[in-house]
Amino acid sequence: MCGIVGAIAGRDVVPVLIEGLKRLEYRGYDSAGIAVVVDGAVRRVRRTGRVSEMEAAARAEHLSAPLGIGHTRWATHGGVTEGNAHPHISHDSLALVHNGIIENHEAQRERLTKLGYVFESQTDTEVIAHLIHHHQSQGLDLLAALQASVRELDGAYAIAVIDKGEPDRMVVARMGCPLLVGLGDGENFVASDVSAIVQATRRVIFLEEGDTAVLTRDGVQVYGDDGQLVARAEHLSDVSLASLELGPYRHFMQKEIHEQPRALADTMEAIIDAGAFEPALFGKEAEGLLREVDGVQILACGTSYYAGAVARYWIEAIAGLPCTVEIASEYRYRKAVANPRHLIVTISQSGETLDTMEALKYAKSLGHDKTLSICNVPESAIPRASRLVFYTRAGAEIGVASTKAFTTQLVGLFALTATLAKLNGRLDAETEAGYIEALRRLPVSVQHALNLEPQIAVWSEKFTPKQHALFLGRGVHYPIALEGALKLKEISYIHAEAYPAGELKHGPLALVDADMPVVVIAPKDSLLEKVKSNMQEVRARGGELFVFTDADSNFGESEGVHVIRTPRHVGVLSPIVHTIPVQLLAYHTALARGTDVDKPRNLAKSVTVE
Ligand code: HGA
Repeated sequence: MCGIVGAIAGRDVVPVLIEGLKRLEYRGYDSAGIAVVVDGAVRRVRRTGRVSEMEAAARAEHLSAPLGIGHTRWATHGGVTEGNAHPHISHDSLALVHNGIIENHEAQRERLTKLGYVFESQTDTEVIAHLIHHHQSQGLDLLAALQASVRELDGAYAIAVIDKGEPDRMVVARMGCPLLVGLGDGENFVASDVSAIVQATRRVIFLEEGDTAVLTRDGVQVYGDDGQLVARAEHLSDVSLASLELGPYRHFMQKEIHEQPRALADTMEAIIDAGAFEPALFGKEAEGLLREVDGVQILACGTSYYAGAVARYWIEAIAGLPCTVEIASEYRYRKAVANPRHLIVTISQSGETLDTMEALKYAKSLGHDKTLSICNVPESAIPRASRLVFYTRAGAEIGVASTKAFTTQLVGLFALTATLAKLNGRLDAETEAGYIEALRRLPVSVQHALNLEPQIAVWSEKFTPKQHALFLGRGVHYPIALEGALKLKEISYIHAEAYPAGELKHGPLALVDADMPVVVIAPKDSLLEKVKSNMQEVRARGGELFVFTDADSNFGESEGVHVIRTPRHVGVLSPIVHTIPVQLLAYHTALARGTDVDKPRNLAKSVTVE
């Protein structure tokens, strides 16, 4: 999604803005721009396409200034054009960047047009620039004009504004979209994501909903939504620069796939150290809260939703609690029947996924007060709005297609399952010890699965020329088939669908012919014989099967049936191990098709708009 970076300093901030925008590239975007205040004027450079193109244009113009803002745009309102790219300018005096969506932009546009403002773009954002200018023209200074303007906006925004008339400050505002301030020495920064400014400072203040702030070279003042000065805590960010570098890998996605053994080990460290599933893993008040729970409602989007779908099998089978999983964007607009004894679990890599955040707010409004967030980004919005939290320790995930965030979410969800089972008296000491041991071995099993990469790369050649693919799984591995199909779609642009294998004959079998590769997740579990029958149905129609099964399952290759063996069956954690091959298959197929693996078309990383 869109990214914001801004800086006020005693030095030229253009290199800071460009580097920040490059570090935000992973979020996905379609155009980029910067604006600066220099020598009593606002100057701007915008380009569609890559930040590097905009950088070249800024160089050509010798842009250099001590105050500036930058933006990577992922269009929501108005096409991908240079004219719609941010920053937007009003009356050649103020420049503004914005993340989010202004829902009442049409009414505001009409009102401002009547006041004589001429719009140059189709964006919702431009209304904010003119609105602030309008309030300035009524005698307000930049901060007061921003505060008056945001009171008239409906929707979500993170905003940074500079004005040629006030060259010694920048003003910012936040509602519904993340924004943080970076504190430097004689210089200060603003960013939508800490990775954009980590090269300049690690000292950050996370702005809260409704906050506005003024940044000067020497200080930062934050105002709450009532306009009164507030103190916001300073944090030391632990995002490391190394986690944002590619190292020896060709793509961040490849790097992140290979980081999974480490990410899983880091995520489960506290569990392994305790040698037990303790409610304290989820926060101080977890024990009392989880004891009262008699069901679980999981809310998430995309890959995180599939993690929730795996957890549903675990929670019902192991903890004996009813569990439902719902796509957050559906739940939030449905007249749902609340059961306040159910635990609301939200899953979001970034902790800022707008639909998930809104679904959480909706659940609370229905009377749910038992809330738990599974999230990869400390201090982000969703965990802060939840009573309990489990932080995955996957490290920064840059590739748009989620990989290590998914498998570490599964560890968090498994820990929740086992903890609930224990509190319900359904986990004896021997089984608990067995689960801990299975977790301890998991990074090694995942490493074994990663070692299959050369074989999977060979398979990918068969997928490269295809237009469609089918993924099958059963039981707890059905969501892994869904995740495999999503990965292939996202990065190779091959149309892929996933079905529970037993559902094949109820419709999708009609699609099967020699041109339809069928990927089957077939671990050695109680459903293996059933899956084998479903595979016969495919073979009988000429479909070519690509089967991932465990080393110890009795499965042979035959005409039209290709088999890759993952490590020995790892029991209840098998879905985590079986995720690795489908990630690698998608990655190598995309590589062969020459797509932009880390930044697939039309997609963005943190989905902070509706
Ligand atoms: N609505 C604005 C900003 C979009 C955004 O935040 N995307 O992540 C626009 O379309 O320019």
